[in-house]
Amino acid sequence: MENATIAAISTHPGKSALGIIRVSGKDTLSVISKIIHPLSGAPVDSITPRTQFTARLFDSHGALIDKPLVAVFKAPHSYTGEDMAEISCHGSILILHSAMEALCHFGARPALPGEFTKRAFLNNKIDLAQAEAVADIIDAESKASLKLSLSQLEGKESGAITALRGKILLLLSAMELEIDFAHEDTPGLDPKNAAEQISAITADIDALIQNADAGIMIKNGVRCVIAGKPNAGKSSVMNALLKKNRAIVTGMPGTTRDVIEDRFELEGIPVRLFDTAGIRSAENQAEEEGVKRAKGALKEADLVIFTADGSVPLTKDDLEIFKETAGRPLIVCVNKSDLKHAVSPEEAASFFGVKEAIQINCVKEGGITPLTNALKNIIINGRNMPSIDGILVANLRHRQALMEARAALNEAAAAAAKGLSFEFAALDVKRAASALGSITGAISTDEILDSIFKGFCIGK
Ligand SMILES: Nc1nc2c(ncn2[C@@H]2O[C@H](COP(=O)(O)OP(=O)(O)OP(=O)(O)O)[C@@H](O)[C@H]2O)c(=O)[nH]1
Ligand SMILES: [Mg+2]
Repeated sequence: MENATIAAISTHPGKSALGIIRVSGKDTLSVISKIIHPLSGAPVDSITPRTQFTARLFDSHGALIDKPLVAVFKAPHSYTGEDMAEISCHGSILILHSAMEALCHFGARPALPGEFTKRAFLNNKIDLAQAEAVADIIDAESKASLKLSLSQLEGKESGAITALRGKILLLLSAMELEIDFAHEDTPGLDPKNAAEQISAITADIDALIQNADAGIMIKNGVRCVIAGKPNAGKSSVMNALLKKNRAIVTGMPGTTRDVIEDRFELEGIPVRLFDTAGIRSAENQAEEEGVKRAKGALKEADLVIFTADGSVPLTKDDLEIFKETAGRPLIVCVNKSDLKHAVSPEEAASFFGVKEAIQINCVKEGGITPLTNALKNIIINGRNMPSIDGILVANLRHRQALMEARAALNEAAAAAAKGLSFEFAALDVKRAASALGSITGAISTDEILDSIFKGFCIGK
């Protein structure tokens, strides 16, 4: 591992009460002692680690720039497992940048995104799933996703994965023993017993995969796109769901041009709502781009709220737009139920060829309730939402690795069932162990690490 001493501003750039600089690496104490002078007069390296002290902070030319609170941490008892310092300055960009410049002048280098956490992983302070949880905690936008990420940081998921991998490795060593001593007269692993063990492990992996979709949805939010003809009331639906005037509403068709995003929580599940331009043949360039973006948003939707104006007859334009939603889970809304109906929900359902359409309006108290209920039905009830207090995989990379492990175990089971020598099954079992090992980082490559940590913020 590269052992340069790194430094970064860990707080949000901008004016604030405090701004924190972190330093990590074997030269931390000697680098910071060039610019940090404790008020007590004691040398920095004589101060008890993990206690805070007030100091004077100087820039690289020796000019006083602040009076921060400082704490030093000695390896291995620090976040990264290396010598570290946290300098809590006043939150002025000028102070923070001057301090960073001075630290780099005296031998540190600016940290890369996530480099502190990467070092924590490489120094075995946390495993890879826990390192990913750190980024997820920072990104969490709902209480549910924060709870999931915290449980991942606590090591709940890692514990389950490590236990499963332990079972796989035990099976692998029994198979290898059998291969090595196949002709000896000792009772060992028989194919039936191997098959039973594989199926028990596969069942546990399946349970994790089954709940992973829900976990990922809780973490990332459900992408819910509102689509329909111009003037159908899409922006009004958005505002009603958000309970605020987020999008502009006018009686003029073609009001919304850009995709407008906002979010709300449905029983703790984050819903990311996207209002789109009414799809029609555009009258100008801006609208044309809006329609293109609306179609793009539809392609990435987890769920579509298709909105039709119930006060006017449905037309082939409604149908054309409806076709753009193909393959997506969908709620068909017949809007403006407070006005004289031109279309009943039953007529709309048969017109679009769906089981059911719901009637809503955005102007009367409770007019949007049928839509909220339909959303709850699809997002929460329709999925048998698992408890977030249990072990819930909420990471696409982990889900992928679990699926790889399951596929490998299925092949091992097939080889065992055919009565083939354990040599064949053992290779698959080994692949399954590697796949699970990639989740916690027991097995990792530079490529995996780079792709994970480049998504972190600087200073974390
Ligand atoms: N009476 C009644 N009017 C509604 C309702 N929903 C929307 N409207 C009106 O319908 C018109 C269009 O509403 P918008 O929400 O802007 O429609 P839109 O689908 O976003 O339109 P574009 O952005 O142009 O595609 C406005 O005058 C709204 O006040 C409703 O439930 N009842
Ligand atoms: Mg609109």
